[in-house]
Amino acid sequence: MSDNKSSVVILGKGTSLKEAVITNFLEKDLDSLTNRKINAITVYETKELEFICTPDFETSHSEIKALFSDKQFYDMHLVVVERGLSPEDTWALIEELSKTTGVETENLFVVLPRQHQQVPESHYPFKFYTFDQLQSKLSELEKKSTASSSLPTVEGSKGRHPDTKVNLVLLGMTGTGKSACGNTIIGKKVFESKISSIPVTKECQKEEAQINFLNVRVIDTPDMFDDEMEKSAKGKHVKKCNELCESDPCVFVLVMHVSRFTDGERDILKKLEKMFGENVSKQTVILFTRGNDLWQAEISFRDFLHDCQDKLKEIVAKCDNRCVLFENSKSDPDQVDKLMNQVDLVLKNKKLSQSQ
Ligand SMILES: Nc1nc2c(ncn2[C@@H]2O[C@H](COP(=O)(O)OP(=O)(O)O)[C@@H](O)[C@H]2O)c(=O)[nH]1
Ligand SMILES: [Mg+2]
Repeated sequence: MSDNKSSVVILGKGTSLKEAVITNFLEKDLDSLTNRKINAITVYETKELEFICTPDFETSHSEIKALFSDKQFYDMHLVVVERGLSPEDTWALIEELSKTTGVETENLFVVLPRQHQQVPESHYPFKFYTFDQLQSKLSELEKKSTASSSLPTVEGSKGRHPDTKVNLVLLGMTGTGKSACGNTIIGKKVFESKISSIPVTKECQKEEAQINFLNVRVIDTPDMFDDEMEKSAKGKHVKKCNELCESDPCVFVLVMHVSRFTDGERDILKKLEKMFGENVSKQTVILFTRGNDLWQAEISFRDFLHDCQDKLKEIVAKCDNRCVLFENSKSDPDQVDKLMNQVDLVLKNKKLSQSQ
């Protein structure tokens, strides 16, 4: 909502529980904070944070929907639940909130009452914070805001300068859908994408578009993980990618087929490190294609990630769980927004590590 501050949205039922989240953390009375009202939403501000207290979910669906409809990104989404609500009912609420807001269920965190301490992560089907975890996450967010407000430019989704550029380098094996993803991101058919037993994309290709005020340069690549490709050819493509990225920040988008994890992909991060350096996973977002395969099998993205092969889990964990799901046969802009959200995280982390 406002520049430079980190935003925490608090969802769920009842006002007092939401307010308690804020007062417990700040150890201050709400009356001492600046606040503003947008219809039934109240925003409480500190120097570094803003807490967006939403009205009752059950009675204010449309207002909550509107809060998320203008492509705003928030830094944390908390859900308060009434005492005694069963885990099943809480999970149902999370799923409903996810549907209404478009926020993935894994980004909605239930605030557990103070007496729940040291609950193992697998205890509930939903993500949650214990009281202590929430305090430390909010402190982290506060520190992040302080650090990023002292930076000369902010590359997050808020306060972006229209000149900000980012390179998205699409990498992955043949047929995973790199070129199709490039077309989805750019919003038109600029990369050749088709079924073929031989690789269709043979050279790196660069295309540009403006997405949410960010100038995005998408670089489509041939399959550089192909063991049959000569070393010199690989070297040539890596050099070309680096040249096309120019001096702007670069985020690698590792494209994988959601229902096919091949032997060649087991050590894909190692191969990537050899090409672009050992810190490459810090700059990588994993993009799974063919989301329809999951929806048809009625498997949620969260369950897919939870139940996938250990080797794939390792890859995901190494990229700090930055994953998105695309269905390239749909022109749904939400999937691009979700990708850009993850890209923002990489850029923010990069800025932070540079500023330390
Ligand atoms: N159904 C479906 N097909 C896809 C998706 N992504 C890619 N494809 C298809 O997969 C084939 C290979 O895609 P392509 O973009 O050429 O893969 P690349 O070799 O990685 O560049 C094409 O026929 C695409 O239409 C997706 O999300 N859903
Ligand atoms: Mg291609």
